[in-house]
Amino acid sequence: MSKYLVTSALPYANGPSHLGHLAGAYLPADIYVRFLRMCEEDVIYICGTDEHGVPITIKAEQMGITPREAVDRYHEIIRRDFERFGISFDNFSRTESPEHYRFTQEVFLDLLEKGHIVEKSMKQFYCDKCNRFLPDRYVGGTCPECGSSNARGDQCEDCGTWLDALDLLKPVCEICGSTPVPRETNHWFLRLDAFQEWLEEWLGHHDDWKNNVLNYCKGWLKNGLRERAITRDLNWGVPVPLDGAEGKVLYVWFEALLGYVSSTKELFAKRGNPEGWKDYWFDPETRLVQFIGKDNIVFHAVIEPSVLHGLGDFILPWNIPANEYLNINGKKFSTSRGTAIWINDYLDHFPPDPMRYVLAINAPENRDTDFTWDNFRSRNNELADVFGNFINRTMKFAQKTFGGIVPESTDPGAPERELMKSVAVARDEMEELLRSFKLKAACLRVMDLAREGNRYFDQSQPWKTARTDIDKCAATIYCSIQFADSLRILFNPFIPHTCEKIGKMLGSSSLLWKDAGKENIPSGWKLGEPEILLEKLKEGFEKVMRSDESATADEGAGEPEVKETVSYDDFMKMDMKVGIVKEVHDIEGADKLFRLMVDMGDHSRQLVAGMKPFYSKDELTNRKVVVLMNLQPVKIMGVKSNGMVLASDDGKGGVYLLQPASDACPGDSIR
Ligand code: B3M
Ligand code: ZN
Repeated sequence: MSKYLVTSALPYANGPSHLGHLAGAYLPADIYVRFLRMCEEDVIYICGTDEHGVPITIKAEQMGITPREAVDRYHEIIRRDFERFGISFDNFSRTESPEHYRFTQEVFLDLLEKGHIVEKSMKQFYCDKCNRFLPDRYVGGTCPECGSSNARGDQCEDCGTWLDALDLLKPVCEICGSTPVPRETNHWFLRLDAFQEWLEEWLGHHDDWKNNVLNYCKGWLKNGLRERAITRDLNWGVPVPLDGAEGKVLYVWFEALLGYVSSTKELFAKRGNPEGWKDYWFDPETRLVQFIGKDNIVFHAVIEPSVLHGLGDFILPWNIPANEYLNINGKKFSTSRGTAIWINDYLDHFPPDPMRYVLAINAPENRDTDFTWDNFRSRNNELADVFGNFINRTMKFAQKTFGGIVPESTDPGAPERELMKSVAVARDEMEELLRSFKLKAACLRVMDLAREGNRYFDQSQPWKTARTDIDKCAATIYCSIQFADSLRILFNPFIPHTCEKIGKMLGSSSLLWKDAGKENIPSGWKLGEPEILLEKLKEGFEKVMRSDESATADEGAGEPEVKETVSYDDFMKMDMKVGIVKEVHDIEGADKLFRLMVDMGDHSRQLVAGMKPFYSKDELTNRKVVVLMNLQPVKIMGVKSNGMVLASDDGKGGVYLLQPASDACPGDSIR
């Protein structure tokens, strides 16, 4: 047994998460961690939001709120989305935590004392018009490496080069658009140059890492490492803990990387064992595995090891399985270009597992991959047709022919023995693949195994033997049930929600990898009710995701139909707010109405809405809605309705709830 400390990159708390994030750093880590837990390894899975730096201050400025408000909001949104998607962190912290402040300041002082950090005067871009220094992304310009105009003061969006703002060609102030000028300022520098030789040697021991990681590192080392400023002139972040350093904070990357440690500390504090984190971070046997996207490689493979090595006792990354990008319809996921698919939009309409499966089987492990809804649909349908179908036909058959009781297998033949042997083979192959981060191949492998199950079922023809040779039929169904349970185990890291349902149906709960291939469900066992696990999707299914529908203006000729004009003041009398539906109840005798309990942020409201013909309870639960708050309360079918849920009506029987944007929170007002 080994000890694992698995991390996913800390997402910036500057917006909700989209599929691109998931596919790169979170889903692969979650699959890996779930697998390790099933192998009874000692594993903790650590993450949290990255709440400092220019990405946060820019977003807060755009939204007209304080950075603190922005990170509070997005921390919660990101945390909830990951939870709904089944990302099974052991701890999800935040870099605004007091523990993180304390720890990162201590580290700074320690490195300073050890001589790894030095204070120097440097030139930084300053905007005379805005009267401020322009750290990192506050400067835009042309990349000196690739010529792209999408470069920012910290990194080029297109080629990924890690830049110094002063190297940018045609620099502009991102706030006001004017040309900034270099100005002298004092900062603290991490002496990366002093770690060059050590890094070369250390990386030399890791030639088993992914090529993308090794190649990036070789590139930087070849160019020679320079001292890097690890402080900034900003008023948001962890303050530099020195007298005379007012207005200076630690550079976000310097402290965010330490967030992995402070999140571990928080985890053990919560567990009542505040020193427990040291058993991981100070034990050279711990395998630190860090899942990231490729744009984060330099920070994890160069800066973080230098800092940890400089500190002394800490472990260094054991592997950094960095992923390439997931694109959408051939383009990069981009919030600003509106090409992102938000996790919460997806989850408002569909269950997590089909997406987990599709992102795993199309994982951007070695090259960028493309996400399309067509491909999603065909993969989803494949999962339903192959895996869902095998479970379903087995359960139904057991129900119909054996009354839902696992039959006795008195005479298993060669096909049965071979089928169970094929599980053991797949299990061991998958284990090797998963341990070496080839999650996509492991996912393909378990799908192949499910296909073997269907072949076995077809060839055994239990529908015939049920009439001609009931013992043979019993052997087939007994074996199919054991096989179904093994599939449940081997699919579990990928689609845990579905596998849990199967576990309930089979009455089997083992989540031990080694139990795949065994006969876990005894004859005479009463099976649960079969239920449909995975729904097939029709073309155009994704249109229900409202954010995907582009509202097309009605260009028909003639006078548009508009109701009588109201004044602005009249309109402003309406008090509309964002809410989240928490409970959905039937109303006796009403076939169109639901009684809803809606969380409005600071209170909860009861509403009666005519949504039953259009939405299921599941679709409504946890859905964001717009509520007209100050409509005169009425009683409908004896139930009090305190407001109204707003929806659009196409006049042809289509009614669609208005969908607040993914960033909106309960209590936000509509204007
Ligand atoms: N927040 C970058 C990102 O969200 C950055 C990762 C930090 S890991 C310590 O893509
Ligand atoms: Zn400016």
